[in-house]
Amino acid sequence: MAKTILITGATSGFGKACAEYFAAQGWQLILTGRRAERLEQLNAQLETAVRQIIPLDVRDREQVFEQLGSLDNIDVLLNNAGLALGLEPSWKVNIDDWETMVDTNIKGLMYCTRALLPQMIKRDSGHIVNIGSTAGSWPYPGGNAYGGTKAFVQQFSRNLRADLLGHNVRVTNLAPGMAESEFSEVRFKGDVEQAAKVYQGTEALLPQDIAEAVFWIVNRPAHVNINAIEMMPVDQAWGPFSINRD
Ligand code: NDP
Ligand code: 8X3
Repeated sequence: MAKTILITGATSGFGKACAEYFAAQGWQLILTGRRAERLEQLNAQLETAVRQIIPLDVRDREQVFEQLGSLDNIDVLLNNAGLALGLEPSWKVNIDDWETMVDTNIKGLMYCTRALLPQMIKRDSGHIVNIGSTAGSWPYPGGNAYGGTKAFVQQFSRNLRADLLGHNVRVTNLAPGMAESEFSEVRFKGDVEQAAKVYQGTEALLPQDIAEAVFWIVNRPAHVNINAIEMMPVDQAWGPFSINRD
């Protein structure tokens, strides 16, 4: 029987690439995201692979539990929905942006996990793949709350593994570095030029690269848990510590 993956944030970037990739490999999809018209487009594009589309804002706790809480036979939950907003230093940042990142990247991910875990426990089978980020391990100026939310994803993933011992439910934190999607357009609030500069003259990861990694992760033998993967473009690496000199 075909396996089912539920993807949060399937309307763009990594989530959309995962939908297309998993569909091509014969999986069944449950696709969520706020932009219903994009979900409809994917539904039409991927036809028989789509089990259900669920327009959903992961920040809405009631909606998440109402829509996802009664689903069954979900083999993989891909907690992908997320965003960065702004790159300002922490003393200038818009506090609403911080709250939106916390509500989406932390609380939304927790709601989806909590809503879907009981059916995995009941079936003694399942896999939760959380999309973290290099920003969860490596600080950079302006990364402030965004990096903090992804550090949460990293540690939450580890703690889920500790809870789930004995239940055959796998958990992975997949932490990509710079990847070209709508991510920067969202971060810079629709400033397409500023977003394009992020990827100018360099070869970033592509959403397809992340989809291939997710597919590899969930297709390891049943006794193997990939705890974490960090991936970057070859064109990205760490710099030295910064020194202030007055
Ligand atoms: P995109 O902006 O292309 O996609 C983000 C997806 O998240 C969209 O489908 C969007 O759907 C969904 N989303 C955002 N907010 C909500 C919400 N409140 N409820 C439901 N869905 C939501 O970016 P990426 O594909 O690059 O990002 C995917 C994940 O990868 C994020 O968690 C991001 O932090 C992470 N990441 C990205 C990296 C990069 O460089 N691109 C690197 C490392 C990690 P909609 O707007 O329709 O709701
Ligand atoms: C996205 C990667 O470096 O823009 O998580 O924070 S970065």
